[in-house]
Order: sequence, then structure tokens, then C-alpha cells
Amino acid sequence: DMSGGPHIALFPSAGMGHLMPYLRLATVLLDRCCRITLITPCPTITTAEAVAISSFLSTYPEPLHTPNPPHVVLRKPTPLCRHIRPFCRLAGCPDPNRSPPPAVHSIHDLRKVSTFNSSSPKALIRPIKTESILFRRQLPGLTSIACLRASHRHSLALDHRRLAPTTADRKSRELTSKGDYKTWLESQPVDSVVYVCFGSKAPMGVAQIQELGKGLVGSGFRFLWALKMKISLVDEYDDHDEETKSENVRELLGDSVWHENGRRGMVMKSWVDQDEVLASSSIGGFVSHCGWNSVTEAMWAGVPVLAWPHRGDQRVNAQVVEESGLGVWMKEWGMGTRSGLVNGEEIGEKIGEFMRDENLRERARKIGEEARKAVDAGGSSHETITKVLKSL
Ligand code: BUP
Repeated sequence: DMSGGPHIALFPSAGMGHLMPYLRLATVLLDRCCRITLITPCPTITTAEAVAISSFLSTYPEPLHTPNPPHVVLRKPTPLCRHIRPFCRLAGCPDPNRSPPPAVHSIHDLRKVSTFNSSSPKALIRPIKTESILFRRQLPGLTSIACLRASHRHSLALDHRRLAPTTADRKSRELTSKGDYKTWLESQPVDSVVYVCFGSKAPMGVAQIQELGKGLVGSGFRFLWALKMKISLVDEYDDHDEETKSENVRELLGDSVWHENGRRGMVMKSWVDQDEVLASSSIGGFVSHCGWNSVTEAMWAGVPVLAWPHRGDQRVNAQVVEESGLGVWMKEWGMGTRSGLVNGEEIGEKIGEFMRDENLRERARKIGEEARKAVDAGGSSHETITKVLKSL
């Protein structure tokens, strides 16, 4: 019986890739009668986060969004103690050094804490080391239950020269490509479209984007390409070579790709609803950088993945894609930035092979079925949550 379940503070780092899994977790925990405090930066880095948070809050109204104080403003970069202080206020504890501490547990993925990062499944099983201890020392009674450690360490220093200002990000989101991708997608045959997205953070280099464009046209398949041309979120960019300067998709991709836009393909510079895209019966495959959210979303949708990881835990996630049977990992394609270009012809051939592989599609479909079983009562994911809640 979870009624009167534990009070859990969810404290994601900034960025959609962090926020989305926390909102999903919050939904699960609320269904299990937990009391949730959601702590997010205010204002958010991107409009997409603001939209996701307000839609979440409208689904779960009072008393969820009545924190005191109403807004906790976390500006970056902030040392750990500054993250902790507003948390203490939210948790009803004015001073972390005074007892008794509040009975609040936290789930967080604060990169600035040190070596911890979100979000691969392998990271979950790593032992919680120094930083969670530090956390506990700073706020006795606060149990840090899920510090996730990146399997490939990034440089943790923020390189401010490479961060695109929020305003530029917003501006790029306001620019729309030709047509409405949802209507276009709905009118395509079943399994005929390859969806391409390399996440919301670091875009590929210009030359590699151009080769990918050639490859998509050359593959002979229809495509929906969520093309992010700017660094959009605050994060580490140790593998990132060059920021795409051009705001003009046509100029960047050239006429052969542009010609297909709205016909055999769609190139979207603005935010697409990836969950919805993957759920469309027209989508037959997903070329992905293997951010962990993208991998789990593809699993849930039962869509096969052609994995082209670029940095950090994406390679670990690509391994999960390969080992689970969800897709293929193009190991020889490397980072797509520093380690040389992958040419369009090769990309086109591989995408063609990938999209024609019906066995792979069937395996992915089964994974989608398994994912549903896992979250049902008695399923593995459901049981894991039960265990965690019991331990609290
Ligand atoms: Br781009 C984009 N629409 O247009 P990941 C992303 N998303 O819904 P990350 C959209 O953002 P790293 C878009 O569904 C997923 O939930 C997508 O998270 C959504 O990659 C999220 O896949 C992106 O974990 O990079 O965070 O961009 O791998 O570095 O965490």
C-alpha cells in the first residue's frame, strides 16, 4: 500500500533530454501516491521545456505547483550549495545544518555536482560514490537515490564561448520549414518514412549535415529530418567541432535535398513531437544519435534504430540498441565530426538496407510489446519502482 507514499524531490538538470524522463517518472510516482516536488530552473533554457512543464502542471494541478517560494531560480553555473539551498526551502527545511531534517528523498542528475550525469541504464547500476556522500553530508537525512554516472566522462567545464544564447535558440525554433510535418507524415504509406534526429543539444558539423542530406535523398526512402542547426542547450561540447552558422536550410542542404522538402521528405528546423512521430505508422525506422530518451522512445514505439552515436553515454546506449535487437550500430561511422566525414553515398546505402530489413522491424515491434508489459503491474519496470518505494 503506497498511500501516503514518500515525498520525492525531482531535480533534473536543464534541457529537454533531462526534463522529459523526470516528467515521466513524476507521472509514475504520482500514480503510486508519492508526494512530488519538481524543481526546475526558471526561466527554462528553451521554450520546449517551458511548454512541457506547463502541460505537466496542467495535468497534475494542486497541490503540486504550490511551492514556497513559488519560484526557485537556479542560474548557471551554480555551485552545489546553491542548488541545495532552494531545495531546502522547498522541502520545508530553512537550514540544512539544523535538525530534524525533512523526510524527503531526491532524484537528481546534477552534472555540476561532479562526475555524475544522466542517463544510460548501465549508468544506473554503478555504485553511488563521492557526490552522493557529499550530498548527504550537506543535507543530513536527504537520501540521494539515483545519481547516474556517465560511462564516458565528459569534460565538465562549461565552455561558454560555445553556448548559443537562449534568444538565438528561441529564434531558431520560431523559424519553420515548409509545410506541416504532421499532415505530411499522416499521408505517407506504412513504414515508408525514415525519421532522422540527432537530439536537441549539439548539432553535427556542416559538412556532415550536407552528406547526410545527400544520403537521405540517395536512400530512395521518404524521410522526416528534425535538423537542429544550433547548439541549443547548456551542456558539454567536447566532441563538437563547429556550430552551424547558416539559418537557411536551403542554402545549407543544397537544391537536391530542398527539392524533396514537402514531397518525398520533410526537413524540420523547429521542434517536432518525437513521441508522436515515432508512434506514426508511416515511420519505418529511426536514424538516431542514441540519446537515452530517444532509445527508450523508439523501444516504446517499436521502431527500429540505426544508431549513430556521437558523444558521452550515447555509445553505451547504441550498444543497448544493438544487443537488444532494436537496431544496428554504425560503429565505423564514428563521431561524424572529428574522426572524418561519412559520405552521402554510404549513408544512403546503409539507410536503404536498414529500411528494407523486415526482420529487424519485427524484432523492434516485439520490443515495443515487451516495453508495455514491463510497465504493467507485475512487469519489471513496475517492480523496480515498487522496490525503490519500499526502500524509502
Ligand atoms: Br531535437 C527533438 N523533438 O525536435 P535525448 C527532441 N525531442 O521531442 P538529447 C523532441 O527531446 P543527449 C525534437 O523525444 C527526447 O525526449 C526527444 O533527448 C525530444 O537526446 C528529447 O534523446 C531528447 O536523450 O542529447 O538530450 O538531445 O544524448 O546528449 O542527452
